[in-house]
Amino acid sequence: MNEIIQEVEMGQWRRTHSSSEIRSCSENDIVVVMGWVSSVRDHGNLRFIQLQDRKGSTQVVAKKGECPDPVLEQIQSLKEHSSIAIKGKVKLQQKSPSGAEIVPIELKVFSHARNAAPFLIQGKRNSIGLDTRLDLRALDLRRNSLQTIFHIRHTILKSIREFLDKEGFTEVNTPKMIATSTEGGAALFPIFYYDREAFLAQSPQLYKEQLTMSFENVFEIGPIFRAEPSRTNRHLSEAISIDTEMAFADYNDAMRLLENLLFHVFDSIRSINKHELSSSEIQIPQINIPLPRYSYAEILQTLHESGENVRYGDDLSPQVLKLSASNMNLDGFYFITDWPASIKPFYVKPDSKSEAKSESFDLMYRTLEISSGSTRINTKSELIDRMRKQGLNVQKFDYHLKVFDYGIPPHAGFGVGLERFLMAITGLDNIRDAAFYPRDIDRLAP
Ligand code: AMO
Repeated sequence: MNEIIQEVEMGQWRRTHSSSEIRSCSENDIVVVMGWVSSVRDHGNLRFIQLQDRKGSTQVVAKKGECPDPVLEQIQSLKEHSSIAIKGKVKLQQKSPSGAEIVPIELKVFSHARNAAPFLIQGKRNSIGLDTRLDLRALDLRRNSLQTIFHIRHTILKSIREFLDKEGFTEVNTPKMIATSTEGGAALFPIFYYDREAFLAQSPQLYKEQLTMSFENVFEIGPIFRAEPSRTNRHLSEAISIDTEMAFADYNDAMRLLENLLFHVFDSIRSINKHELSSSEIQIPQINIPLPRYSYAEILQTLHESGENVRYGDDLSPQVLKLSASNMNLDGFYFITDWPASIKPFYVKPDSKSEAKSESFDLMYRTLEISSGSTRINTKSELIDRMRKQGLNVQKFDYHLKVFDYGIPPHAGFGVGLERFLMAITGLDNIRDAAFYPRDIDRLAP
C-alpha cells in the first residue's frame, strides 16, 4: 500500500453537502464532501481533484500555501476511483461548472484504488470492450454515460408506478418459481424445488390474469427468465418486465393504456432528467398519440408487393421488418396488431370473426419489439382447446383452469421489457448496457 495514503475509517465525519449543494454555500463555509475520485491533475504546486458523488461532481483545488502540505502530498498519490472525504473551505467560482470549488483542509481516504482502472469515469461508453466493462460492472456504472442511462431507468419505473396508480391499478407480486411454462416450453430454466422439477417464471402471465378476478386492474414490475440460446444484442436470460392486466377490457383498451403510459413516461423523463439530458446526446422521443397501428396483414401485403416471400404465420424478424420499413414509415413507436393466432401463446384470444388471427399487438420501436399484449381467452373450454392445439399437457395447467369455473372477467393486458424500452429511449445498441448485471448464455457473474 502507498505509504502516504493511509486508509482510515469514517469515524465522526459525515457529509454536510453533496456536490450539487456546494453552489448554494457562502464563501469560506466549512463543508465535508464524500465520494470517489473521478480525476486527479497535478500541476506541481497546484493539484485538482474532481470528486464525484451520486448528485454530480465538485472540483477540489489544492494549492501550496493555501492547503496543508500533508494533504497536498496525499493528493499527489491519489488514484482515480478511490473513495474519500474532504473537509474544506468553499471558494465561490463563477467560472467553475459547479459554481464553487473546495480548498481542502483535511482529507480522509476510506479506500484507496490500488490499480489504475481500465476505464475512467468521464470515458465514452464504447471506447472500451463490453466484456472488460461488465467484468468490473460496479466500477463501470460509475461512469457518467451509464449514470444518465440508469437515472432515466429510475424515472421510467417511478413514472410508470405513478401513472398506473392514478389509473386504478394495484401493484402485485407473483411467484417466480413455477410449475408450468406460459410463453413456450423451450425457453424455460429448470430448477430443483425440493424433490420436484420446477421452473423460473418466463412471465407472470397466468397469475396476473387470475388476479383480475379480485383486483380488476393489476401491474407487476419484476424479473422474467428466458433460456435464450442465441447471442443477440436484444435478448437477456433475465430481464425486467412491466406487466399489466385489466378486467372488462380488450386489446384496444390495452393499446390505449400503453400509449398513454409512454406519453407520461417521456414527459417525466424530459422534466426530471432535464439537467443530465442537456449534457448528453440522448434525445427522448416525441410521440403523438394515438400511435400508428398497422395490422400484420398490412405489413405482409407490403412485403409481398416488394417481392418478399413471407407467408401468413411467419414471424416478423427485425430483418424482415427493415424491408417493409421504407415503404411503411415504420419509424419511432408503432403497433403491429392482429397477429396470426398460430404464433401467439395459448392464452391469446383468437379474433371472433376469423380464427386465424388474434386480438393481439406488439409495440415496436423501429424494428425492436418493446411489448406484446392481447385480449385473453376467458372461457375454460376455449382455453383447453387452444392448449391442445399447441400440444400442451392440459392436466399440468389444472391449477389455472380451475379458476375459470368461477367467473373470470373478460380481460386484456401487456408486458413491456424494461431493458428493451430503455434501449429504445436512450439509443443503446446492446441490451446488456441496459441491465445492472446482465445475464446471457455466456455470463453468470458478476
Ligand atoms: P413476450 O414474450 O413478448 O410476452 O415478452 C414481453 C416483452 O418482454 C421483453 N422480453 C425480453 N427482453 C429481453 N430479453 C428477453 N429474452 C426477452 N423476452 C421478452 C420484450 C417483450 O416484448 N406474457 C406476455 C406479455 C403479455 O401478453 O402480457 C409475454 O411475456 O420487450
